[in-house]
Amino acid sequence: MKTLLTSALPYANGPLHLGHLAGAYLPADIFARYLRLMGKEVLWVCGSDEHGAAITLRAKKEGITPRDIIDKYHELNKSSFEQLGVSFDYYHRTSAPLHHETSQDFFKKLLEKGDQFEVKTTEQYYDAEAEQFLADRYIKGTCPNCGSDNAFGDQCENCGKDLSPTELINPVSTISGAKPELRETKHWFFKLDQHEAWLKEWIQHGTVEGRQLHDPKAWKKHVIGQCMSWLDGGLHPRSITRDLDWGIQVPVAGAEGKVLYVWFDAPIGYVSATKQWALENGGDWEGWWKGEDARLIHFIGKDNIVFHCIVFPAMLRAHGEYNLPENVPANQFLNFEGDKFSKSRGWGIELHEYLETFKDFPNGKDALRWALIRNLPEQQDADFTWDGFTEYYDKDLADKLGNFFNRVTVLTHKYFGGKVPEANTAARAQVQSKISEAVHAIGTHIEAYRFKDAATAFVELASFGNTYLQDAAPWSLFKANPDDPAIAETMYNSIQIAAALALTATPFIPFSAEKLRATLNQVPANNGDWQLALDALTAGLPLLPSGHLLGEAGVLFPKIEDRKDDSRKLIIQGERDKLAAILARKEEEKEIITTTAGEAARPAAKPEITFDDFLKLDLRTATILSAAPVKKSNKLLHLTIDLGTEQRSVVSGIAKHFAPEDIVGRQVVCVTNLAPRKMAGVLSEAMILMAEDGEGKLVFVSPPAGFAAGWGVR
Ligand code: B3M
Ligand code: ZN
Repeated sequence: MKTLLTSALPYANGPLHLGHLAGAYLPADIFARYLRLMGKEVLWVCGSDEHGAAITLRAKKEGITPRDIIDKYHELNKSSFEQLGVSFDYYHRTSAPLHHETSQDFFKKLLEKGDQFEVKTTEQYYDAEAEQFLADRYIKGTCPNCGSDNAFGDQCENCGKDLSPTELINPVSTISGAKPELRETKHWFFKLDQHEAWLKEWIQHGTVEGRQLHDPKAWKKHVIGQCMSWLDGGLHPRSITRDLDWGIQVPVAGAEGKVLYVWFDAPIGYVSATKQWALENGGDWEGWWKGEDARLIHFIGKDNIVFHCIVFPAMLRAHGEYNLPENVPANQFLNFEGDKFSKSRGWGIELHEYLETFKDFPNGKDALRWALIRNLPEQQDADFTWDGFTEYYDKDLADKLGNFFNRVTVLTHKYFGGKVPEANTAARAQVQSKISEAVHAIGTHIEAYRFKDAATAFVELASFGNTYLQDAAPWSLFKANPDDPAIAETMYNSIQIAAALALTATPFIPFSAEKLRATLNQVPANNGDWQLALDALTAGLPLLPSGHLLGEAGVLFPKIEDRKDDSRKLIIQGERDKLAAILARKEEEKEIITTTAGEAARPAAKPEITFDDFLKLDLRTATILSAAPVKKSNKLLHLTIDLGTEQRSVVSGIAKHFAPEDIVGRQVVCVTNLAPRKMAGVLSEAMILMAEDGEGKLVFVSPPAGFAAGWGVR
């Protein structure tokens, strides 16, 4: 069985960030690497998505050509992937002539069928100054839903409502600033509605005309859920052409100046990438797409589900001949330190930035892969944090994996001159079955797209190794009797566990896996090695035979937390500082807004509350014990307050009004039961009551000096 894997084609109009990596690329990389190690035929294609209105819009704004943009980001993203060990078999691009030709052929084939398209003339906004029809994204205006002035013709980013351009109040062309006018234009629509019935059956039951094509139980629930809610809402013909000058020409007479809609050509990019791979490597592209012995799997993020589970399958079936995807194991989203990745706010880290900042961080690429794998958004959204990054590295790679390898190699060198000792069958059997179970479990999880579980099973094998070695304590045996055969048995078994780890590490942390294998004096794992290991384990044969000479011992993953002046800590701290600065800026903006409002008028009356509502506030007296500025913020002070029975950390936006040294020792009143929150990266566990007048002057609401701390305020 051949496995054709695809990962969503990233738009070549910006750099990729960690969320992308965790969504569609890292999981696919684990899957592809594992299948290759199992000796399976795998082809994994991807590439840059280089069309679409977002690219032209950006080019216009920056006064450059779309080509400038796509060339830059195609290279940048391709290189980031390569450096992080993302092992595509082919990374193509949709601006390639072969892709244009493939997409046009696909379109023509559907056109020839006669019943797949309809041509409709509709009214669309036209910019008379720029002399062009406007893509939905090119029009801005007031949102009819929330009143925001910055709504786009396809969506309001303020309230999230999907819009059509004619719904916008006071529409404006973003190209020229002109008021657009409605003009008639002709477009081709793909009649998606006529595919609704079979799609429903295929998604829910995995069957098409009675043929079982996939097992719906193997699909993620959230994927099926999203598809069914779309299908239940009813499918409609979708326009697949656009009035744009950047893209793939619609291959029909009379369609000059029109291109294929980017979401029509992009998935065909998987096909053209396969063709290009075949041209360069002498393969048969059709076998991968149409063969009965081939399966297709799409790796994507959840925002692309509908296109990969509904629209593209409908296109494939409308065309005929093509296989439908066997699975679309879409991931949810990854957040970054508690918030969405945001380019404009600078929130997050891009792959090329990470590679640059962490270039001297030992094992940095695998450290990142590992932190993401342990926390993949497989079933729900997940959050990447620098704390987690350090913790997964220290706890898993340093404490468990690295420590085990170090002990095994050091002890083998000490007791047996570095050679795998002999051990009798009985002593081997028990550990052998444990290894076999673990290697099977890791593979089974990967095959079922449970990459987090696979990583857990991997860590459990390392833990088992440590416990086994610790309990057997060959160092004690050696003291009592250096010839005790139990020493050889223990080391023999431990080396087998290490060999299993060095192999199964490959899909997760490929760079470190090579180091682990070098420690055991093994070459990097080859295609088929995982299957060979399973065969050996089943036959009761060792993964490393007696007499095999191990490599040098050494500390592969020095712990981060252990070392005081570790340069790695500084790198991570640098990232934390960046975020703290962004948060501080945000706090300041908020305060400025509040202060300005205060100058103009007294605060507006708030709705009535009950006495019980009021009683919910836990108000207490407190004493300020210390005060210090918050780094990179000129608004915030970090205080420690005494509540009589405990001390708490408080962040307060009063730096512009009070010098830290002037307020130490002061009595204040605090709200002590507000949910704690971080401001500028510092935890705030209470709020100090202040009064503010019309000029924005702040004063403490406080009991007289000397009043005891920690007493109630009513
Ligand atoms: N470029 C959207 C995205 O990057 C789109 C994916 C195409 S996959 C065929 O999310
Ligand atoms: Zn809105």
